Amino acid sequence: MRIQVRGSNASVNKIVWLIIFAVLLVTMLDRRTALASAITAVTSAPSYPPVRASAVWAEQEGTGQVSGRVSFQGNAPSRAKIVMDKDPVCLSAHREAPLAEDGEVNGDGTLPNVFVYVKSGAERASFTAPDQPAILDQRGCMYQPHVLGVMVGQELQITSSDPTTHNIHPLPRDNQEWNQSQPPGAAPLTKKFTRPEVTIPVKCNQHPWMKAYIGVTSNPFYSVTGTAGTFTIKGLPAGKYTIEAWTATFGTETQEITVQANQSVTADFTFRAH
Ligand SMILES: [Cu+2]
Repeated sequence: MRIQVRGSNASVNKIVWLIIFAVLLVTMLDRRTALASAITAVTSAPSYPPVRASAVWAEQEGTGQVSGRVSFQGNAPSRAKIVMDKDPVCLSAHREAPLAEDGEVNGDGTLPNVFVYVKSGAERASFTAPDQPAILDQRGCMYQPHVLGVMVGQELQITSSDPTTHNIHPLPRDNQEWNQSQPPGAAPLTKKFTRPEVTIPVKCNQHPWMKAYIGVTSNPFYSVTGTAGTFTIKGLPAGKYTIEAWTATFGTETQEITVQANQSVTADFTFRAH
C-alpha cells in the first residue's frame, strides 16, 4: 500500500504511519475488551434452555417443581351456617347445615381453597389446553370443588348431581358473562373461557348461598390447596417465575422463585387475619 502525502518528505511519512499504527492499535484493543466483556456476560449470566411453544414442552422438558404450604395466622373468622330452607331438595341433602366455605381454616392452621399459580415467567412459551375437561359439579346444592383451575380454551363441564334446578352464573371481569339453567337430569353444560382471569366468581341464581371460583390461566402451572394446605406445581422448566396465592377471603400474596432443572423449590405462604 502506498500513502501519498502532498509535499511529502521522510518525516511527514513517518508521522502518517505512526498515526495509522496508533488508530489500528486502539481499534484492536477496543475489540479485545468488547470480546472479553461478551465472554464474561455469557459465562456469568444464568442460562435457561430455549423454550418450545407447545404443551408437550412442559411435560418433556419441564423437570422442576415448586411446592409449599399455605398457613394462616390469627383467629379464624366465624363462618355462617348455610340455610337451605328455600329449597327442600337442598335441605334434605344435608344432615346438618353446612358452613360457608369462604374463610375456612384447616384444623392445623393451614388454608384450603387457595389457588396457587404461575402469574408470570411462563410467557416464554404458549400452551395448548389439555384435552380432558375440568369438572364443576353441583352436589347437595353446593359447588364441588369450591375453587378450581382451568386453562384458557379448556373445556369446563358443569354437571349436576342434584334433583333440583340450578342456574349457573359466572361473574367475570375479562371474560364473557353468561347464566344458564340446568334442570335435573340435564346434560352437562360445556363452556370455555377465552382470557386468563384469576378468579371468576360463580353463583347460582336459584340458590344464593352457592359459590365457586374458577381460576383461568394461560399456562398449566396451577394447583389448589386442600385439607393439608399444601400445593405442588410440577413440570416447570428452569427459570424465574412469580407465583401468586389467591384466597377468596384473605387477599393474595406473590413470591419470586427460581427453578432449576430436576429440583424442587419450596415457597410457603402465610396469610393473616384482617
Ligand atoms: Cu343452585
